[in-house]
Amino acid sequence: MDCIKITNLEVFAHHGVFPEENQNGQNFYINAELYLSTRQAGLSDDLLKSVHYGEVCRLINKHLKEHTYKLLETAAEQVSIEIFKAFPLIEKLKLEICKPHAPIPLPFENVSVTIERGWQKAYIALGSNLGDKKAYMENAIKAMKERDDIRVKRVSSFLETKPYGGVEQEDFLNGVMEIDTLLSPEELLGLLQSLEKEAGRERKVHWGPRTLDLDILFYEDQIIATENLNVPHPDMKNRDFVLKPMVEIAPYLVHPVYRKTITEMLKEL
Ligand code: A4P
Ligand code: MG
Repeated sequence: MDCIKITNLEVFAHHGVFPEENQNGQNFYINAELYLSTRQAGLSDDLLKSVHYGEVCRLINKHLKEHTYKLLETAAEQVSIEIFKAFPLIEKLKLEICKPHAPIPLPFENVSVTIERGWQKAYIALGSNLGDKKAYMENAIKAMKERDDIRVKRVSSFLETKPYGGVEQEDFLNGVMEIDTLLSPEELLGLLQSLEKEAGRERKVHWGPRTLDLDILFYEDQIIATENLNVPHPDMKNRDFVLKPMVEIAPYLVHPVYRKTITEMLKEL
């Protein structure tokens, strides 16, 4: 991917664990690599199609001057959040904050913290079979649209489906959505669970009735198998209520484990 690089931007600020550092301040030096496509700007000579590096420098300077953090980790994280909020064309970011005058009573040249952050693509399944199903699902989508760390890219139509899994219950409404997110898979799961809670979801029967169920289907092409999280969602291949709406928004997405497109998976089901 194309890259705009900022090297050794000097900012006088007051970050540090020690009170003297917060009082006296010192120079910090920032290196940033901004990843985006510069192709359209390159062809049109139009700054609006790229990212104004002067504005990025001003944002970094302003944020680091207006806040006082104990940790370089926090300074880097918060600056990165602000950069993504202000510059939607940036897809990934590498940010280093250097502190060459850190209070270490030994000879050294520099200490720094470097982080890499970026927008990640994920697919979410939505389901409901209690109350105003459509409203529960639409409210969840609306709540996600309102966040700075999520961009809702596509939403499938909602299908009425017969309950799957052997529990006698009302019909479901199901759909899927594609998002780009700055959240990690675990953070995304936490957000989905809090949205389920807001919808008044109670966990009584496994696979039983629910006001709102939000599952992570895919997160980039990552394969995750932890106690709390299985991605891709392991039962997707048996669920037409997932595969059908997925075919609508991402027919040629390749499942990272089965190496088949969603269309092929639906055909086999
Ligand atoms: N978890 C693990 N992996 C994931 C993931 N990729 N996304 C863990 C979300 N959560 C994941 O889920 C239990 C635990 O799964 C979570 O705590 C999380 O850490 P849950 O929603 O609390 O409980 P559940 O209902 O027992 O399981 P689950 O997996 O949500 O149920 P399913 O598998 O979604 O099945 N029939 C139709 N037609 N349409 C439906 O939508 N849904 C179900 C529920 C049954 N039948 C259905 C439908
Ligand atoms: Mg669930």
